[in-house]
Amino acid sequence: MQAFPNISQIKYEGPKSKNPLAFKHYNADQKIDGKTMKDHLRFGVAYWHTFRGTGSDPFGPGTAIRPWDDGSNSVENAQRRVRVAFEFMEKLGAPFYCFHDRDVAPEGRSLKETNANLDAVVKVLKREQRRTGIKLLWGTANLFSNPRYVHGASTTCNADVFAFAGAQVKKALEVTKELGGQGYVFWGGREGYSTLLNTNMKRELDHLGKFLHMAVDYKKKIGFKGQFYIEPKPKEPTKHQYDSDAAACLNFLRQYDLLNDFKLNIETNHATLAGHTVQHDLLTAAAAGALGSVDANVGDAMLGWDTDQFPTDIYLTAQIMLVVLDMGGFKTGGLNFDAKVRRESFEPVDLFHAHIGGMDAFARGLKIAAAIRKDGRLAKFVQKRYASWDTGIGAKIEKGQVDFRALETYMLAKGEAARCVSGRQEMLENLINEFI
Ligand code: XLS
Ligand code: NI
Ligand code: NI
Repeated sequence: MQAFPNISQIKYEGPKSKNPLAFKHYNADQKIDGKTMKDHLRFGVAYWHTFRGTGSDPFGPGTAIRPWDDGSNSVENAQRRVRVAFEFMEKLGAPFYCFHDRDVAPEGRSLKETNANLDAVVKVLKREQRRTGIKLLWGTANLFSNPRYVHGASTTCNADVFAFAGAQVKKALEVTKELGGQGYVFWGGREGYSTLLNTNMKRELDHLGKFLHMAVDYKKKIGFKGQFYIEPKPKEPTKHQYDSDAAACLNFLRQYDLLNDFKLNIETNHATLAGHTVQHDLLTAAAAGALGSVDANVGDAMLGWDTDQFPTDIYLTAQIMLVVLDMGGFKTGGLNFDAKVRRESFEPVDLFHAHIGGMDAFARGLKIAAAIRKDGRLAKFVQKRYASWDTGIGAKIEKGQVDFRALETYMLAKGEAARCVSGRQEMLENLINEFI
């Protein structure tokens, strides 16, 4: 039985195609700068949104029609869902997926029963991965839905809850390793606070540091080779999340001596919630050598929460791909569509439209970014803008050869600094538009 009987393999038909179930730009095997689009973009499907999202919101229940899902919490239903997920990803041509432990398998009455449920589903995931060649980009643990995590997981005031979270992550790491996951994400679910009146921030942060060290130790112990990532987000569900943006995460990792073991997974809509552009957070991570992966989505410019929409804006995807290409491409990471169809888009076919649109938008972004780099004017402009650092006093400062006294001697002799030249923002914006 197929879940999408009327949909066959999504093919590349080129920019002139009017077929909504075809790629206009994503041509998996087409090479850009010597590498296939598939290898550049490393698309992942987010299990939680695409196979567990119901379209519910605070004002009403789910609307999504998912004929294969009986709505129960049974292991059989979860296993059937896995087969549907792989049919979907195979037809879409997505090379990767990402999941939380609780997306794929139901919780039982005890940790033991829950772990057994997970094992039963992981068996099917493994079989389907082998059958299709689709790989796990990263795994993660849901440390935020169950009411036990009401005060947080590793930053909870309740030591037993910390212990439960540790046990849960231990199992999630084992399962991610078992499935050949290329990475593992820590998104700080409820690691934050609603009010400082009841919060010992220092103690909570120390506990988070301890927790992550335990994860690093266990990773080494079981020989899991995947990359660890932290995913910044400033708010939602808590008023203030400790991992609020790339800079806060890097500072935390440095303070707790974890920087060598983690990179960042940057999500567009999280960066914008933090009051940044996504390029800002990508570049902040990249500058620290810590840009690992991307949760590809977008927010709504008029709404102030994590709307997790599929990215369709090629201006945005081009800017993201410029950073990715500049850093030499993804290694273990990729573009995971942490995005959901709108509540009003409740038919199964909408899942295809959404992902096709996102993949096409990033394929265009990739082509645009590669063209901008090949053209070279943008990079050359930036390089020239800093030319005063390449020779003379600038080069000496960069090499650490001068102190304040030397700077004074230099300026007293010169009398006044060389004139600054225009930043040419508008010209550069026009230049970018040549390629869009
Ligand atoms: C929530 C996060 C979450 C992480 C994985 O806002 O984006 O989905 O990506 O736990
Ligand atoms: Ni995310
Ligand atoms: Ni998110």
